[in-house]
Amino acid sequence: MPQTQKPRSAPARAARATRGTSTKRTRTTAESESPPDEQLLDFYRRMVLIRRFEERAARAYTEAKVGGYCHLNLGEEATVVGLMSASAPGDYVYTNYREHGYALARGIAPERIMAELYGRTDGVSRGWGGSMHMFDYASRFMGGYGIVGGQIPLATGAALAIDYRGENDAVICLMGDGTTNIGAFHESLNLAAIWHLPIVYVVVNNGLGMGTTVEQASAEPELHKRAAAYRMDAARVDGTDPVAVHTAAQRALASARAGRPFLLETVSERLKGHSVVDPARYRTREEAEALRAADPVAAFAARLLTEGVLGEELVAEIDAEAVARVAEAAAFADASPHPEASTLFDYTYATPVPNDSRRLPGEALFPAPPRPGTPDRTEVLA
Ligand SMILES: Cc1ncc(C[n+]2csc(CCOP(=O)(O)OP(=O)(O)O)c2C)c(N)n1
Ligand SMILES: [Mg+2]
Repeated sequence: MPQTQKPRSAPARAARATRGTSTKRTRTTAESESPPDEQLLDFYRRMVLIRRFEERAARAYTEAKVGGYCHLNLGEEATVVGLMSASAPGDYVYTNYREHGYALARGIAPERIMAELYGRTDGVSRGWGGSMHMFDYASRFMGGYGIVGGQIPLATGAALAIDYRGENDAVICLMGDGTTNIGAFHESLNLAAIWHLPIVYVVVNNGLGMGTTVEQASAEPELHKRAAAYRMDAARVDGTDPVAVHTAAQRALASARAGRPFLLETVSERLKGHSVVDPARYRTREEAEALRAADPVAAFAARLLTEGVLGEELVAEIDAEAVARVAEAAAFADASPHPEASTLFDYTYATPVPNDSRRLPGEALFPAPPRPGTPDRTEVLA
């Protein structure tokens, strides 16, 4: 990324992104105008599909169908659906390891996502990526990163590329609350602000980085306020309300496209542990019960029932559809072949390294060229 040079179209963006407005901070809450019934139903269907998919993924993990790490979006369905429904097909999405829901909401077939979890060749990343590393350029789903904050500079670079080319797409860069303490977060926001890049940084604040609370880890726990350091527009929104998230994301994306990058904080809770193997013992029984009682999928169903958008029969129908769709995905994944072991190093950047277990720490990987006047070390060792 150039350090001193401005992107080609930066002046145009700069003209639109006046300093006066860049200090303004909007607050977006559930005040949003209600979308048509059809769209509300679509939000609900997508949320239920994510819920059922994640439950099935957790089950598949206990059946040893899924290996490695596995982090679920349980409790974040409204956030996922609200955000992805506001994005355009040409927008780029970068996220962390908690990604299945985003892949689904971006339109990738459940079969391909489940097959990736199972490590099979029909998976999104042909079985090489697993839960944390899904990548699908066709839907501009750019991964899937296991290093906390690793996606942020890449997403910022993609926004720079869009700007160079003068395109109208935008980038959505997702991250957790814990990620806002990583250096790359601050470096990236700074560059995005001075270069007026078309990017929305979304902090999915679920209150915890593994088991550490936001208050324990962040000197400014109202995370959207961190944007002030870069004179970036920001908002905090209820992440359990898909309509509020959708509206806030639309505004944030419009701002980004106009050359004013945006920081959107969504507030929700994850219903289970950090990953499927975390029993979340740091939560009291009362806390766990309160979480279940505030389940955003159930809450949205209740709201749509009250508003007359949903009836009990339709609730059952949508649920049955989702369960069946996910069962099909699991059957598809089960039937998909494993990748050939010989392909393990395809698409890796690293050059082959001899796996020499006899080598001791500190010893050179390859024999050093003999220096004049000294005995060859490899000969001495031999
Ligand atoms: C650079 C780095 N440090 C530490 C870890 C270990 N780690 C994995 S997830 C995580 C917590 C991140 O929390 P948050 O950003 O809030 O995301 P959440 O899991 O809550 O969605 C940590 C510390 C890592 N993967 N990468
Ligand atoms: Mg978190």
